Amino acid sequence: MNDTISVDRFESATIIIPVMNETASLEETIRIILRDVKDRVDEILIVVCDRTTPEAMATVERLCASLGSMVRVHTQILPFLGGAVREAFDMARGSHVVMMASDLETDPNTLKTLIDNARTHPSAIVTASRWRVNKGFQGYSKVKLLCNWAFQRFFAVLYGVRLTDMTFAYRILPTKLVQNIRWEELRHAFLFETLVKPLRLGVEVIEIPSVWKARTEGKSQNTFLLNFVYFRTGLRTRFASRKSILKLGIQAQESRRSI
Ligand SMILES: Nc1nc2c(ncn2[C@@H]2O[C@H](COP(=O)(O)OP(=O)(O)O)[C@@H](O)[C@H]2O)c(=O)[nH]1
Ligand SMILES: [Mg+2]
Repeated sequence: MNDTISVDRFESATIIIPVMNETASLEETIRIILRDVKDRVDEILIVVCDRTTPEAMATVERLCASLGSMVRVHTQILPFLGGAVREAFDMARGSHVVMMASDLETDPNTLKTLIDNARTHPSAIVTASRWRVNKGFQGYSKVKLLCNWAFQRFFAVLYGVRLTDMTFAYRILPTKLVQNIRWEELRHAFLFETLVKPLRLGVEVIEIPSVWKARTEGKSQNTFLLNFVYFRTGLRTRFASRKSILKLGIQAQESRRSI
């Protein structure tokens, strides 16, 4: 891997939490973060938008009032989930960023293991896998489970990796890496893009087990048809040049180095 995207050590994590319609789940997520990894967290960056419900906004405001500078709130300009996380990537101050949800589908109890692995592998992406644990999908239909398995196998073979879960958007990544990649997707396929573009750049990806449990509060913003966009992202990136994946400034640095 080129040193423009390698990282010497883990210093602190910026935890990115997009919020749409979560209240109790958001509070529980933050309670566990503070309980387990407070000393490793630089800040919790909550991203909201104009569609975030008034109840969720009130919860965010309460959290800000009680936690002070530990929580930063950003109102996104780009649309959708990808837009929210892309803007948070650019704002991150920690050496690493954590991608997770506020609906408890990304089990906050796994966060400590994610961060511990990032400390020993600072240049790698550490990502959660629902296929590395017994009953990793709770409240997921049988048909979706079969499609998910086939999708994972197809892209693991296509990318020549042993990964079992490339679409579970619960991971920790080096900030320098995410800030140097040219992101394209705005909707949920962005979550897959955050794994395949680094893979194409030769970044190491480590999986740890975690359970996904269907949310009990609010509703998902994903739709069945949006899942097909994942194929476009995965196929296009597999054959993209490294140059097209990196931002322009980084390409210039790389070519200066090779002169
Ligand atoms: N700020 C923001 N948050 C979003 C948006 N779409 C989804 N989220 C949040 O991102 C997380 C994951 O989204 P979700 O709709 O549950 O997707 P799914 O788990 O893939 O079905 C949840 O915590 C949502 O509230 C968005 O457009 N803006
Ligand atoms: Mg969800």
